[in-house]
Amino acid sequence: MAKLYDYWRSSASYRVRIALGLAELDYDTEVVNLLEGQHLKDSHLARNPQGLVPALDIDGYTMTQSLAIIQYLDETLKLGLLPNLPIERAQVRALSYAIAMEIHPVCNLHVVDYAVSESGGQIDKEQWMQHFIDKGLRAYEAMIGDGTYSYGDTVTLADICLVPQLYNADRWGVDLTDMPKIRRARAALEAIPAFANAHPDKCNR
Ligand SMILES: N[C@@H](CCC(=O)N[C@@H](CS)C(=O)NCC(=O)O)C(=O)O
Repeated sequence: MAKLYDYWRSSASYRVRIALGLAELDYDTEVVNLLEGQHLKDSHLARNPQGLVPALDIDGYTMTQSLAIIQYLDETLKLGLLPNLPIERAQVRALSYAIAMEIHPVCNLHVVDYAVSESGGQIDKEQWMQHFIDKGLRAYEAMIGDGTYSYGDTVTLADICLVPQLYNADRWGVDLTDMPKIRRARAALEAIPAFANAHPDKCNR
């Protein structure tokens, strides 16, 4: 059985929980509590030398990096998270990376905490989060089309990145009023059981 090393509020873990749900795969969970520093203990560093969650034990391997894990699940279990045409695959990846490689890294807690502490308190954590999430989501709004989801009418890797990022947007008080396409996609996605069941409030252990 697969095993997810998970933290409820981690958006990268949330992505993998969604993908595991879409795959309808049974899996065990081991909590790696970031607030207690469990991600920096030797036992977790042995799985992920980066000291980050998630990690996934599957098929005899321990995998790290949420997008790599999700694409592995997509390829091995045929989830259809990327379209067939190379140009369309590139477009979905661009949307996914706009969140996972632009917004998410600068809003990671260890990055923000470092910026706040090095600035001697000049940088305000909430303002930092609002600034980068708002900027990134406005760009995402401009990148997506008028389909049901982020890319047309099929759930893709981009949607798996979007929903956890929106959870963070709510957490930090980012106003989504000017982002109608994102709000439309969100409403449709949150109605899908794999997305609903992966929500942090359902996974807070
Ligand atoms: N690119 C990585 C990012 C993983 C990541 O940043 N995880 C965060 C939680 S969302 C973490 O473990 N943070 C620990 C820390 O900030 O010290 C992935 O997608 O898996």
